[in-house]
Amino acid sequence: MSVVDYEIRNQIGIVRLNNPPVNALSQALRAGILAAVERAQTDESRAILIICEGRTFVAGADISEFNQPPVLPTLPDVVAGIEQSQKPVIAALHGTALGGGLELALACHYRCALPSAKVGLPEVKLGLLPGAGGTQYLPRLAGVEAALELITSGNPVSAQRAHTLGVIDAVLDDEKSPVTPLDNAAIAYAQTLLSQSAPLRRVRDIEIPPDTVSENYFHKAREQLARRYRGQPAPQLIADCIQAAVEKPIDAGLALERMHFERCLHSSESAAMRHLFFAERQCTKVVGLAKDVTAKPVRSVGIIGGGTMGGGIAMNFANAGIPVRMLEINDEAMARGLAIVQRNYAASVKKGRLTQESMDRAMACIQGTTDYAELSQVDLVIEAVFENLEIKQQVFRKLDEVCKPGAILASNTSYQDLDAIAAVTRRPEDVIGLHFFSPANVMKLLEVVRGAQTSDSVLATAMQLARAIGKVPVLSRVCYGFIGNRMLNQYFRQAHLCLMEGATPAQIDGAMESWGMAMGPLAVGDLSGLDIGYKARQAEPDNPDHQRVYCLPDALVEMGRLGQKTGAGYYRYDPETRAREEDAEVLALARKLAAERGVTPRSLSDEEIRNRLLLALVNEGARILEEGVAQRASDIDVVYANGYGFPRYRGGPMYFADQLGGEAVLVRLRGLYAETGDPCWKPAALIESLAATGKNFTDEVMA
Ligand code: 3H9
Repeated sequence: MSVVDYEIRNQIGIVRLNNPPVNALSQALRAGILAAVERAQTDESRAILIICEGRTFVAGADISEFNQPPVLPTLPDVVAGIEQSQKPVIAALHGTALGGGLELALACHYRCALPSAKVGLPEVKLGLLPGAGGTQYLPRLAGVEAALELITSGNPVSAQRAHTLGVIDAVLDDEKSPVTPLDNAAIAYAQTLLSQSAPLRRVRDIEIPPDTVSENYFHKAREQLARRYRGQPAPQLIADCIQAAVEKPIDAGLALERMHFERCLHSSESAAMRHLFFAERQCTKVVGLAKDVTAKPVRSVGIIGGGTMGGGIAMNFANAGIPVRMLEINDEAMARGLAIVQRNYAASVKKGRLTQESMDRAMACIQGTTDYAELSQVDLVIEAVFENLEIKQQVFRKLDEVCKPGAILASNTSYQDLDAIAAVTRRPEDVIGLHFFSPANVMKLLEVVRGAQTSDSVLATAMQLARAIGKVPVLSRVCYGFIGNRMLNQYFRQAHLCLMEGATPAQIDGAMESWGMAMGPLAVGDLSGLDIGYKARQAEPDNPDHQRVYCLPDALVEMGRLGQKTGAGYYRYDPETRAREEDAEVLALARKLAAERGVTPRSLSDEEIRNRLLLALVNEGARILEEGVAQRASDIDVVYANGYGFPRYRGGPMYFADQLGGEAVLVRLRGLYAETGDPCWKPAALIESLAATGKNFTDEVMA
């Protein structure tokens, strides 16, 4: 079968698209569709049906073509060709009709869909806007407000919701045709339209009444979008296009959309977001894992520890319908853990993100226990107890005793040596790290930590399972802090050095937040609690680096200022709004501690702060790659974009370094090293070699 086939069945010209895996609109597909629609104009067919093979209708333009010179026909050419057809064209949707795929369908005169189908315009998630009429057609069908929300959120909606909005004309009843459900039902729908002499209904002809939204609607919408999407141009341009749909003739709206699409396509923001799109798919692949390694089935899960972390982890499995046994030391602790989970679900129901029915179904999947014996038959156990090696080893000894042979034993540790944990069991090949990020039911990132003896099938299971529960898995080898926290330590360290040298918490956080970080490093410290780092440093009381760099947070903890939970840390927090305020007491303390260490305060520019914090990430990231801790640079970008609030439109720390160029990174690192003599600035050998060869981080696969 070629990418586009054409046949006539029962007077319906069927244009069948077949471009696996997701029928992305490659040049061959675009040309094939146009040719088939043209051919159908002169044959005996009475209507034309566009239908897709495989798991989905067209999932959008082919994103991999965006980095290459454009080739004709463009998608707008295809849209125009379909729209001008003299015979009705009907799109039959299944799977996910997204982006250019939905635009293709909007060009058709009618749209039908299987009940399981979803439709959406997710271009904004790639730093783009719909470039083949989406911003002009969708408001004509769904109304301005719904269209603006759909296009600026990028989130898909169900076929039923799309039907209610008027985007889809018919939701097909697939029960009646179990063999080839879509074909039969869609052909039947096309024939019904013919029997009713349904007119050629072109979305472009629908008028949007000029008074459809209030006078300052777009002004307010732009303000909201600016807050929601700091630093991103595409959402503002989407608002411009939808306003044009209301105020201008359609061809003027389409011209504006085309201009804005081109602008976004060539923006650094979109290039970075497209990099992450592919990186998030690449990271699921384990280099060197044989194709015939099969994943084990995971039909039940045990979780050790029903605290905030354990409960959050349990929710992931419950949401996927996998039964969970959550173990706590006694009934009270168990009841507290289950109550936290219940509260989290109830909050989602209240916000309208979850139905009561789904909540009940999920809660029914989670059962508490205080008896290890009840974990004897589970396929996977995840330990989420206090971050202490001895305690974790005790848990694993116990699991080794009770769990069935072949069960996967996972630790959620963020810092401990996984191999030392595995070593206390008789089955280190079944031990793996599954490092969830807090809140575990929300954060997408999952670091999958491969111990020295972890078996390939356990690894394959973890990577597959992660996707099944909606996580983005990134493989790491064992080291202190794995990928994310090991780099974060260097980033935090620079933030504290800047603080000692004369910058204020507000300046440091402001410098990083205005650059796009979701939260500055010191605000993050206050949020997670300053006592965590304090306790870790207590284990190394004689480390001179700790005394020099972290004397301020240590002093704050000793004053009872643990961060947000005590209303004060680096900042003081408004008890009502939780808004942070700079605190003169902290500034004075910082100056005093710096003076005691012989540091004369100076003024640091935001540029210097950003340069140091980001280069600290880059240099440590390079070392992580050199050591083979991460498989590829883009995996590190995925870690930072999904677990550490790194702005997606900057692509991640290693992508950022690639944009600067190896040579420039090296010059900056050498400069900092010469100035401070701090070994952290000694350029990683990988950076030296990239600078010498002119290669990028993203060209390298390390493991
Ligand atoms: C657009 O349409 C612009 C237009 O408005 C205007 C144009 C003028 N292109 O995600 P998966 C690959 S912008 C190329 O693992 P799933 C993907 O890389 C586009 N490749 O599957 C992966 O490759 P590999 C708007 C694509 O079942 C493989 O397919 N559309 C594309 O978990 C499987 O992908 C979007 O943004 C593509 N468009 O999820 C939709 N899509 O196997 C983007 C996928 O080598 N796509 N690939 O790693 C998705 O959201 C998900 O892929 C989808 C399937 C939900 C469809």
